[in-house]
Amino acid sequence: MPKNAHISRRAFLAAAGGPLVSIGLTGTFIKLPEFEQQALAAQTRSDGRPRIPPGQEAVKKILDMGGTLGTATEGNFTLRIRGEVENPLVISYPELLALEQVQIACDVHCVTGWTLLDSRWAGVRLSTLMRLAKPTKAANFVIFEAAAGYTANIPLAEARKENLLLAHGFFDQKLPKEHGGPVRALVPDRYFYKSAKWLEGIKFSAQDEPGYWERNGYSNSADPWKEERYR
Ligand SMILES: Nc1nc2c(c(=O)[nH]1)N[C@H]1C(S)=C(S)[C@@H](COP(=O)(O)O)O[C@H]1N2
Ligand SMILES: [Mo]
Repeated sequence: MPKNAHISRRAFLAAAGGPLVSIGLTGTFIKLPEFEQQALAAQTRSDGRPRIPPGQEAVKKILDMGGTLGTATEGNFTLRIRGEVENPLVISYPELLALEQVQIACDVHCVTGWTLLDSRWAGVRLSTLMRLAKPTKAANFVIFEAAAGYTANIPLAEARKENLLLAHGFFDQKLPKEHGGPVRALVPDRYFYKSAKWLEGIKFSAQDEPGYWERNGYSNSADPWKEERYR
């Protein structure tokens, strides 16, 4: 089981700006100043939604939210694509890099209340892999399978989005180990627990299979703009 700890919103706000002492969460949490938060709150995205989802606050730097580290390296990484697909695949790191590469800038929203704006990622769209693996008509859900049994689930329609990446780069560097390197899922439009770190497999499934946090009290749909935090 991941050693990740979601701290309460109260504890989170109390700790904002100061050192955090909480299992799975170390380091310093630095919020943007209030006047910047207010200016950001007035912005809208290209899709018309507010830049900062309700109840979120922008931070200066991504937090390491912990979890049980994967053991994969670039040398031995494999990504298994299985389930409701015509072509099950096992993809190595060099093979992933040989597919069409994209770079995106996006905002990510952690259910504990922090939002990182304009984060830059490099990777491969899941839709690119789907053209190779060919999900069958029966496929309705995508289950990300990560190290130590961590899973996260999304509907197939979410998986097809342009901004849904298997990410191996973060701010012009290789994705750091603590943030899921060598490869993690990146699902920008859902709370960040859908973005499985230390990705090992992707299963296409007819039935939904709620993931680790989804089974432990958090929302299955996890839409930050609807504030779908808990079940
Ligand atoms: N494998 C794995 N992936 C995971 C987690 C985890 O515990 N294990 N935690 C999730 C949660 S709750 C969050 S908020 C993000 C945090 O990513 P970060 O540590 O890079 O900020 O990763 C998600 N992916
Ligand atoms: Mo989280």
